[in-house]
Amino acid sequence: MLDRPLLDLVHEAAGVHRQHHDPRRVQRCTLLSIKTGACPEDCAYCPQSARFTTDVEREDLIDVATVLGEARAAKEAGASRFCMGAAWREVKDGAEFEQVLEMVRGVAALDMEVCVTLGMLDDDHARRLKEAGLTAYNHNLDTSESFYKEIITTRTYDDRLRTLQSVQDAELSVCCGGILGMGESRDDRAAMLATLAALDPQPESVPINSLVKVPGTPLAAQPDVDPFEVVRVVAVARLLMPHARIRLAAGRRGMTDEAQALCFLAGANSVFFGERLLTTPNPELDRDLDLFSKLGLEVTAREPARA
Ligand code: SAM
Ligand code: DTB
Ligand code: SF4
Repeated sequence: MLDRPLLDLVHEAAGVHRQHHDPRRVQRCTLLSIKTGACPEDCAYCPQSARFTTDVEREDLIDVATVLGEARAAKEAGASRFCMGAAWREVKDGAEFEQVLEMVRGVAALDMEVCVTLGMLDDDHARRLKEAGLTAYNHNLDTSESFYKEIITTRTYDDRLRTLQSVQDAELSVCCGGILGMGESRDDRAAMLATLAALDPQPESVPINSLVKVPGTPLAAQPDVDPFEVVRVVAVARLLMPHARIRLAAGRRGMTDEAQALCFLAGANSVFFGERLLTTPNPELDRDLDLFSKLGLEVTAREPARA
């Protein structure tokens, strides 16, 4: 599918998109890093790994009041979903997890969709997050099973899949996607999309990130990913997962308005909104508002979470 003539692919994906979604609605999600840096994992793309020397300043878990202040501000600015990320290898029982549960309860009470990404977890953690009001858990496959080993050695693809199973068993929505531009082949992209589409149930949301090249990480000198390749991946994700929210995630600062417009046409219907991702910059609010206005896009209201 990824090899098809681009415009045929976009045309078909746009048709499927329009059957299942309102094409004028693009959801806006805001990210916040709640625990930053000093991560024991060795993900080659990540500025937060303790193994690489980057400009990221480490910060312990931040307090609940700060998080809720940021969530309120995000809602005010037009976001309907708030996603909190921690640079942890995995969730551990204890005071810090209790604090995260408190954050989840607080954001859910603001009537926003609430998502966290905390690394690996087990059934009990997933169940407690669900009870706290979590909408979705983000845990990316990042790439194909065979290319994964080139990028991360401190955990396996199967570890990732096991965490996703715990999330599904707790009847939380799965947010799961990947990163383009790490040196993977088109076959790797295809394999990742096939694995995502084979999850049962399929992910509620699929972030398509383009690598943000951070000095000090092993992938800092990768060539830029071709924006048309991003469009292809979005289109195939839309065709394979017609009901999912396809999120045009990290890397939008490096894309033109025209390339983003093609992604929205091909079925992307969510973006990260706000001037920071976790540790790196995202487009400025005014630029995004201008883009939405030029394209005639509205903003999704809060929608009930799908299991
Ligand atoms: N530590 C947790 C984990 O890895 O599951 C959660 C946070 S981690 C930063 C969340 C996701 O951000 C990663 O799975 C990866 O897909 C994405 N990410 C991290 N660094 C990135 C970069 N430089 N460019 C694009 N995406 C990135
Ligand atoms: C996802 O797929 N992308 C987001 C979110 N899930 C957590 C993270 C992007 C991080 C980009 C690099 C940074 O800002 O640190
Ligand atoms: Fe740690 Fe997550 Fe970054 Fe990997 S992606 S180094 S697990 S914060």
